[in-house]
Amino acid sequence: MKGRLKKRNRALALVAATAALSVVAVGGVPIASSATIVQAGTEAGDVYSPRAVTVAKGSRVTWQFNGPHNVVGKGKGWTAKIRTSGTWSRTFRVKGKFYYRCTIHPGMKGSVTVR
Ligand SMILES: [Cu+2]
Repeated sequence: MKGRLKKRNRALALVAATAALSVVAVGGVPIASSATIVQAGTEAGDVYSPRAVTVAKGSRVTWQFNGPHNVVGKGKGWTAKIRTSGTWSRTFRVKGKFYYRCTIHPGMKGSVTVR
């Protein structure tokens, strides 16, 4: 009796774990495919890599700082202060092509195209 109960509890735990996994996969949060990461500064120097990214409307873009760099959007304006490490993210809710630059490194520019 006791052993049968244990077995049943184990089975329930497995069902719960499987359900939790499918929430992640089915619930519109495909973490790996929706995460767009741009390196701000690379071993090659003061550049954004990739320099141009294309994302779906509503996507979040994350800049990973290998600093010191910042991210200053043109037009409507959006700014990540100068950092040497860590990340900063922005969600792009409007379609278009958005240019940005690093204000302390002339020529360090990038763009986000939102479709
Ligand atoms: Cu920079």
